[in-house]
Amino acid sequence: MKLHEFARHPLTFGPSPLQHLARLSDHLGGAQIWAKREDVNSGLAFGGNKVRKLEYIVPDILASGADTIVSIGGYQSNHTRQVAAVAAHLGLKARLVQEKWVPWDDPTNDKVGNILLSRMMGADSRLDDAGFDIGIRDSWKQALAEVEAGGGTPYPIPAGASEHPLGGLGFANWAFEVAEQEKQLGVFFDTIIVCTVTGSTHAGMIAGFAALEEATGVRRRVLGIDASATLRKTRDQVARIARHTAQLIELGRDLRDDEIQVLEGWAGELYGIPVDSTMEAIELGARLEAMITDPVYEGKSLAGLIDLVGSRDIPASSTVLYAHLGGQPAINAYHSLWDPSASR
Ligand code: 1AC
Repeated sequence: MKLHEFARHPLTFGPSPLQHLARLSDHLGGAQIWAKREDVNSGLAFGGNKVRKLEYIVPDILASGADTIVSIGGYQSNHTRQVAAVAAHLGLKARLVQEKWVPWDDPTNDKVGNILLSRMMGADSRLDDAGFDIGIRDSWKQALAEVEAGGGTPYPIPAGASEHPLGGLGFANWAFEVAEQEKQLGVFFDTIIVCTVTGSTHAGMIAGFAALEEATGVRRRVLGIDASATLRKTRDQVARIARHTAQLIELGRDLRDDEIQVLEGWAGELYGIPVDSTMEAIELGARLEAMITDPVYEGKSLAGLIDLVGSRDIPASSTVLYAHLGGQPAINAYHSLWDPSASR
């Protein structure tokens, strides 16, 4: 296993904190629930899961001699905000394609939250009318060509850094970080819950925990909760990136099908649109733990966790780790959900 041989440019504070969610665990009356807080992992513009992926991509950016990082996401993309942050931190430019991934008609949707922060950090953030798709987009290829035509040297990072060849490494390493923290705290997380859309966070974890299993013989479940509402595409992408990352780190075996689990049931009909279970989960997390989750990603994975604990699919004897990937800046665009004068 050669994960430690890849260059890593530190952008995080160090290991992200683990937090026992005692009140949520008591409320659900089943498994013990902990959170690993990627939302407080970095000083770069509120951090989040993409910073960890970018730690492994930055050495390649710097070696390439690029002056402009070109990336893509929705209007409220957390990924593009973190790309803008890393570009500012490195003294590079960021050109961001912000597609209309979510039919959320609030007039602030293309102005507040993530997109506001990206603009504040100097990114050239441009809106595009195209709808949601986790694949490689023409608008992004065009932005790359435009930077080149303007005399710049672009560095391409696809949505969520997921299709980037090194995009899974950050969360493969996360698995080893978890194992270290387990030793320090004397706990063992038999189940990991993670939100999955473009897939490389989940895929990296799958490869990392598989490597850990090879080293220790201990198995655990890594359950991805789909928030894309395009389940087949996300499943295929998670499997492909997990296998690619496993090869990259020289896992030494193929991944088993039972290691690649993307669960459906909490995404609703559309990416980015919360459903009742999302709202209940967000409010439970906020009111019992002051843990803020968003309607696009973490509210949906928290809803999955709550149901799986409640139904005992995750048994009461389990200790579960909820990967909190960040994403809170987007809540500004969803202010109407808690506007007392608006009906829901
Ligand atoms: C979809 C990659 C994604 C984002 O924030 O843009 N998580």
